[in-house]
Amino acid sequence: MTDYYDHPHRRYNPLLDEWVLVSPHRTKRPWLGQKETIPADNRPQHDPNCYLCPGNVRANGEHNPDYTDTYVFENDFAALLPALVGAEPVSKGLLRSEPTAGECRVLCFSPRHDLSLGQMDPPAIRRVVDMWADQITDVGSRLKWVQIFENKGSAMGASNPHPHGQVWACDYLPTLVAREDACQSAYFAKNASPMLVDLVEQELREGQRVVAESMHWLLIVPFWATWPFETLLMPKRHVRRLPELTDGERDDLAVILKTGIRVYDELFETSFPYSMGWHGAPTDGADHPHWQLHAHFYPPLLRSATVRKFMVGFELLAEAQRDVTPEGAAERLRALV
Ligand code: H2U
Ligand code: ZN
Repeated sequence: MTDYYDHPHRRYNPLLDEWVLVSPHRTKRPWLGQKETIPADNRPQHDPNCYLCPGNVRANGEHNPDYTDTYVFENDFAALLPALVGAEPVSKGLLRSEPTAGECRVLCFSPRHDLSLGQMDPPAIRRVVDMWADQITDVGSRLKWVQIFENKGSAMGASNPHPHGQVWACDYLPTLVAREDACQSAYFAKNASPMLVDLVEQELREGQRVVAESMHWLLIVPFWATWPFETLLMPKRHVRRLPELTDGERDDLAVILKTGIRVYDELFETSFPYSMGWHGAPTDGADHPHWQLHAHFYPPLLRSATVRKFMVGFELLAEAQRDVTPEGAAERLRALV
C-alpha cells in the first residue's frame, strides 16, 4: 500500500481554519539557493554598547539598573501607545480603520549578554517563566490581549543578541488570535472539550510528531506546520493562561524549553533563530473555557545554518507549502533529545 503522505497532499490547520500544501516527493530536488554567512559568535558576558546589559544607557537616556536575573522596561519605541482621547473609527466605502491603544515592553531574560534562553540553567529559565506569567497578570489587568514573544537571531529581525523578549499588548484581539479564538470556540461548542487538550491526547497516542514529552508538557511538530521545524508546546492538562501554571508545571516548563531549544541548536549546529510566543485565553475578564495555553515556535531554517525557507511564490499568492513532512521533521528533532 502506498502511503499517501509520500505524495502531494493538503493538511488542515484547525486552529486557524486554513490549509497547507505538503510536497514530500520534492525533498530531493537540487538546491542552488542563497547561502548566508554565519557571523562568528564570541560575545562578552557584558557588552558596554548593549542597551539591554545591566547598568548601560538606553536610547531614551535612562540607565538600566544593575539587575541580577530578569528586568522589564517600557519599550522606548513602542508600536502601540495609550488611547488617543476622542479618536473614532473611520469608514469610507471599502476603507476602514479604527483607533487602537496598547503598551509595549522589553523583557530581559538574563544579565548575561553572551547567553541565549536555551543556554541558561533551568532555575534561571524558571524566572523567565514567572516573568512571562506576571506580565499576563499585570498588563492583562488593563488590556485584553497580551502578546509575549521572542525574536531570536538576526534572521528573525532581532536587533540585539542579548537574551530578551517582548510584550505587545492591545485593546483588541489581533487577527491570528481572533481566528484561533473562533476556531477553538466552535470546536468546544461541538465537542464539549478544548481543541488542544484533545490534540495532546491524539498526538500522545500517535507519537510520530512528538519531539519531547515531560510530566506536564508536550512538544510536537504540528500535523499542519508550515515552517520546516515549527513546533507547538502545550501543557497536558487544561490551562487557559500562564499565571494558572503551578510551581511544578513552571519548573517542568523551564526544563522542556531548554530541551527544545538545545535540540534546535544541535540540528544545524548553530544558534537556531526563531520567533516564539505564547497564546492563552484573552485577558478580558471572561472565562474562555475553549482556550488552551500554548506556545508556537516558528524557526526559518530549512536545511542548514545558512539555508532558510522563504514564504514566497505560491505561498504568498495561494497557500503555504512545505516539502519535508512534519513527521520527518519531528523524527530528526526527537533523535537529538
Ligand atoms: P528586538 O531585538 O526583538 O527587535 O527587540 C528590541 C526592542 O528594544 C525593540 O522593540 C527596543 C526596540 O524598540 N529598544 C528600546 O526600547 N530601547 C533602546 O534603547 C533600544 C531598543
Ligand atoms: Zn547585553
